Amino acid sequence: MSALMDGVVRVERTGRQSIGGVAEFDGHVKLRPPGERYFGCGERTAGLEKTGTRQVFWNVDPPMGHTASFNNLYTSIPFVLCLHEGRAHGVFYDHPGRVELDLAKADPERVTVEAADELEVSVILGPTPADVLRRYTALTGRTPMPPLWALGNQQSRWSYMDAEELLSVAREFRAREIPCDVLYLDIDHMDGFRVFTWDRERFPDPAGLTARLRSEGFRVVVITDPGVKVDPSYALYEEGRSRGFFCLTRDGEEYQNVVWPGLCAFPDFLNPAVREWWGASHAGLVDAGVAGVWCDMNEPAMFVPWHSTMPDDAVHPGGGRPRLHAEVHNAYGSLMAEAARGGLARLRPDARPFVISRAGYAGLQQHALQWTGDNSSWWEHLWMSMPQLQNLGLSGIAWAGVDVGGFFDDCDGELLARWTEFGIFQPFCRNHSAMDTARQEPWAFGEPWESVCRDMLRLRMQLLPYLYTAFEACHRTGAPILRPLLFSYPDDPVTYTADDQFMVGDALLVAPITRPGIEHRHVYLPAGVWAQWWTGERVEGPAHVLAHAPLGQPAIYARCNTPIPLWPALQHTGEVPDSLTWRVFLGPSSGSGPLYEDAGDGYGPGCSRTAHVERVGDNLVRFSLSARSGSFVPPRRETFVEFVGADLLAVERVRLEETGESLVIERVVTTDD
Ligand code: MIG
Repeated sequence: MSALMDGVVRVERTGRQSIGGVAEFDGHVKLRPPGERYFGCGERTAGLEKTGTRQVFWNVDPPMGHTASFNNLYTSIPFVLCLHEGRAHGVFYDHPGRVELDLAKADPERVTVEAADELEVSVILGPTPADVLRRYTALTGRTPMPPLWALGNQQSRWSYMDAEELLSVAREFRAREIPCDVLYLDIDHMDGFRVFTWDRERFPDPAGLTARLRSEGFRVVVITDPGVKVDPSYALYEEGRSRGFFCLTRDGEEYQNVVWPGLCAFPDFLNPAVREWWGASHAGLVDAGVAGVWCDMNEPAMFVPWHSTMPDDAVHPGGGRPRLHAEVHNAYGSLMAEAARGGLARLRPDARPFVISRAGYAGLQQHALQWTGDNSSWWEHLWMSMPQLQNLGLSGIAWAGVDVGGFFDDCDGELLARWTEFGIFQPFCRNHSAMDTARQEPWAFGEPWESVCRDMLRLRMQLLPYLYTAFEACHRTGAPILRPLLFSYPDDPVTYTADDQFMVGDALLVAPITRPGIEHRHVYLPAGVWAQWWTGERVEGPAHVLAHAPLGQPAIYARCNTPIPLWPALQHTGEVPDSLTWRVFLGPSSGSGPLYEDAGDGYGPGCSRTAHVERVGDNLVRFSLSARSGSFVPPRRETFVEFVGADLLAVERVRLEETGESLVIERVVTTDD
């Protein structure tokens, strides 16, 4: 047994050992104490809890899309969060080849692991889930601060086919006053699907296009695929070939397979020189004003056979230390994302890079956010988004999102509206859909759905200071942003199965509607006093309630007396908020809420302060704001505290003189408040 770092202990391959008093191993076999339960495992299908299942870690572009019977998707994170009698620890099975975990399925008393090769098993000590996440992300890396614009609403489609179509989508957003910060170009923007190029007929002036959109508050993100078209007149291919940068067959030939461009070669991202070269190849996109890149197909996915990957015996020359593909398969996606991020950071040193990845391995969070690939426009997949994102959050990948509205198949108005009610709480909020499916921009189905989408996206924009603060905490501590209830309430086993509802940060609990035609659902509220967002109605937990959630009013509960910082509903993050409002749902206890602010991009200083609310006797509420710490000074604005009583009639807005010094205000309340 050896200590890797504070709270992380490596398991030896031989002998029986007890680790930190919480885990017992016999070799690599983890002995399961009765009642221990398992969560995490990264990007999965099906529910939150993984006890009694076998989990496969092998990145694929799943041929059937997301189905519960096929649990491995595009990303592999062989990390398990274990809960036993309210205490948490984690186990990380570190190996980038194929790993299979039997989580007490074959034998209820054992967790066993099989891997194609040597693997390192580390136990991450708790005792709380937050401790485990802090330590696990100290080991595998934390999520960098995103640029603020990346928290805005994003709109995609496979594909916006030409500059005019992209501009018209942008015009619709502004004309209809639906917030949006980012537009996407999928594979059809390229010249014959050659990565880093433009189809000059359909996109004659990329720099002009991005500049024009930028002046209207939109950023443009473009897709990149790892397959490089085999074409002697294509400079990227010629350079990669002549410098030995592509993967090889076992006989030392260039490994080729078919993807979108036709026959392609595949960069060997294991080689640092290849990552440097690939990163530098983003120069043209950066010069054209592209704000970020979207790494797709990086499992890597191959078309021959359909939905396959590189063969096990392909060779990664690796810049001197050759490896078989089977040994490193799951790392390929992360390494591509790392190359992209490094390139953007060097090409635009003052801006925080923005990289999305479909595939990856443990630690992907350092390089890219993850979107979960090709879901479908089905109510079942709206439901599945919740456990999927919660397990990603428990596995270090906090910055994630599913395609809002669903990718395959046709969405409809009600599904889009309900999905958007959920989607605004995703750390990454992007509507995306496949070619030949029904259009699903927020206005695509008319009223009343369009107004629901608008109102929800406006709420997202109001919540930006709260979300940005949650991102900063995540960046520092690894705490997920969208998180299961069990993260905060490990002592309450009822939360372990409450996987169709979740917390966003510390103060908000969200329980989306995931079936058509209904507007009521069961919600579990753990210990504490909660206020219904739309009515102010108070509920004391623990309690099972039947929430009324008509369209446009999803079931959201706020922790009472926990101040939530809000902005006005901007159309995009380039607008400057002229006010900051601390909303306080009054309740009997005391609470506090943080606010982190900085320039929203770059690497300058930030500042934080904390708002506290306490009940002083029966009739007095005291709101105090700590002095600003950190040297960033937010732009001038008006500051308010909004006290919300047990019914919304009791809303009171109080203006504060914000100087950066600490301040205290008091308010008389009726005992009902
Ligand atoms: O073979 O670029 O998951 O989001 O629109 C399909 C086209 C390739 C898969 C991605 C999807 C994207 C699509 N891509």
